[in-house]
Amino acid sequence: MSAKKKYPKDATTPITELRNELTIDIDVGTATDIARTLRQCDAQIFLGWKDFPSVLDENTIEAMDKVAEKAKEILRDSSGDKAIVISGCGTSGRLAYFLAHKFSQLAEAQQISACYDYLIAGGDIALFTSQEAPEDDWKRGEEDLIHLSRSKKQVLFIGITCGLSAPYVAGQLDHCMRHRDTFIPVLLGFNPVHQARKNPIEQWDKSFFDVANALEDYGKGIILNPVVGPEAITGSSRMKGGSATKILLESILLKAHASISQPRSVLNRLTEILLMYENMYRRTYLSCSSIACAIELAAKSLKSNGHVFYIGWGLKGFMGLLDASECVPTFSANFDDVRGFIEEGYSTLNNREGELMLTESKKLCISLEDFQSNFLPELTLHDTVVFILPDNKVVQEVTQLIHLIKEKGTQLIGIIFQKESELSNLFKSCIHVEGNHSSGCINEEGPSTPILLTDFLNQCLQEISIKWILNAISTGAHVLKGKVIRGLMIDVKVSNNKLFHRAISIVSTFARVDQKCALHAVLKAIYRRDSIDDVLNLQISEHVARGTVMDQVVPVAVLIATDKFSIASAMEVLRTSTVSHILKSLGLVE
Ligand code: F1P
Repeated sequence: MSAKKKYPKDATTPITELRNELTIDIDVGTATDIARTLRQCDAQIFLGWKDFPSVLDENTIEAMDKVAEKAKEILRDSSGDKAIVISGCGTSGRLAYFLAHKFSQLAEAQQISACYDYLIAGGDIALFTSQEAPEDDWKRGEEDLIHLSRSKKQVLFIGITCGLSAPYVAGQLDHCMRHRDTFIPVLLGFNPVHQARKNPIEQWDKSFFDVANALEDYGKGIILNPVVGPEAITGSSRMKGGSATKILLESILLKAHASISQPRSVLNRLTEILLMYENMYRRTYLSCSSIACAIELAAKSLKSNGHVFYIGWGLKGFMGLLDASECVPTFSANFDDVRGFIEEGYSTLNNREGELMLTESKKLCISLEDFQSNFLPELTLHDTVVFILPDNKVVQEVTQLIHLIKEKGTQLIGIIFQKESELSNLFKSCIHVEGNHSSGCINEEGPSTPILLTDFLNQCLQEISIKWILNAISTGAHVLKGKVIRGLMIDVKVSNNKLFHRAISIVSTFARVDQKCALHAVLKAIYRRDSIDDVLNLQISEHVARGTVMDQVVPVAVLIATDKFSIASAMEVLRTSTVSHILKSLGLVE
């Protein structure tokens, strides 16, 4: 028997940027294969990857406990000059908002005078659209934190960056360490510290690695970095990274809240909470075949230039907005290809900047009401609408809407958590997840205990289930559309420093060339010319600014790097064929 190859502990490529061996063939399978592969890949959140600590691991739980203890101290204080600030970029920033918002509501309901707040690189517009470049701005990160915490005497700062990479968060952690009396810094990510990003950060003398190392030695900070394994689509940290972020922070904060109001509750035991998430993971993927059916419908829509719309009621509808926003940078999807809508839009979300504009004259529509007035009339049989169904309260309203959509011939998918729902039969595909409602999450202190926290946890569990399902639908549909080859995003937008380097590595892999050659090909594709000598010395941020607005940078770059195409011929051939077909015909992909 051959010995299992050990992963070298000192390997330099971050685990979050590695290809996952489970998903190398994800692009050659059926929708069912995709759903099952994602199920295996998500299992690594709980089971772990290689011999690194997982989410369900003593080391992790110990670190989580420390954060929960700090959170409890802040929550207990009613002076109003303490706060818990959660921050991040992209999906991590969206989750920062979501958690701060939800836990503020919970605190209010528990009559705890907690102060939660959030920061997201690029501001509130980044909650719904991809704004990748601000992620590279360490200074802005620091300024945003200074501004937000100006009147606070003590701040528990939780900086999320799945890859241990975002300069925006690095600037904030560094600030925390320079203001020891005010801040308790926590870093949440999914790589070992030695793999934190070493690339220079523009206009700074520190790298993320420097900051993470300093935090390790700092004494007053906490690093929470279990390994959840490489993403199903290489580098797509919206998937496992996002799910693990939600699971870890919700568990920590739930414990902190429970320890104040229900000290004997099961919610004081992190292991028990984490096991409930694991249970929900299993229950969700029990619906593998209906998830596969939904993937097929969504893929059919995207392939015929139709759309996939998610609509939801209450806060869990935010999962739709979260999923939709990352399709643009990950797959170079158009903004309207996958969209999320939520009942009462901005009022439900209560985000800091309120209603947002997409352009100077066009509002960013996110409400169910916007969907009904602007999108519903235009629906066709090429579109798919996914209902994230609410509880029974609004059955009549939902039924009416379903009928209106059905009249258009549009495909309908439902995600349902109730045991029995009269709505199930109205959908072409219904993903039925039987929740933990009564089994896993017991209100163990008897009838006199308020059920607030258990209800809250059940919401959290439903949301993570929705996240897994929607991630599977949008990822699976884009895989079937040809946007992934051998586990790599073949059309990733080159919209920040991290993605610029990822693009180079994708080009190098497919064209089988070294990094320098791949870099030149990426630059040629960004500037759309065969000679790039004059741009070689520009800052990466300048390439990114240009790359963000260009289409098909990576496909064009891959073809040029094979040395068989010029810019013009690469663009010409991509007009009628896909990069996948071309690479196959060149024998570069099996
Ligand atoms: C932040 C992020 C991701 C997004 C994309 C670009 O990553 O915006 O959410 O999917 O990969 O980066 P991180 O800082 O959490 O690693």
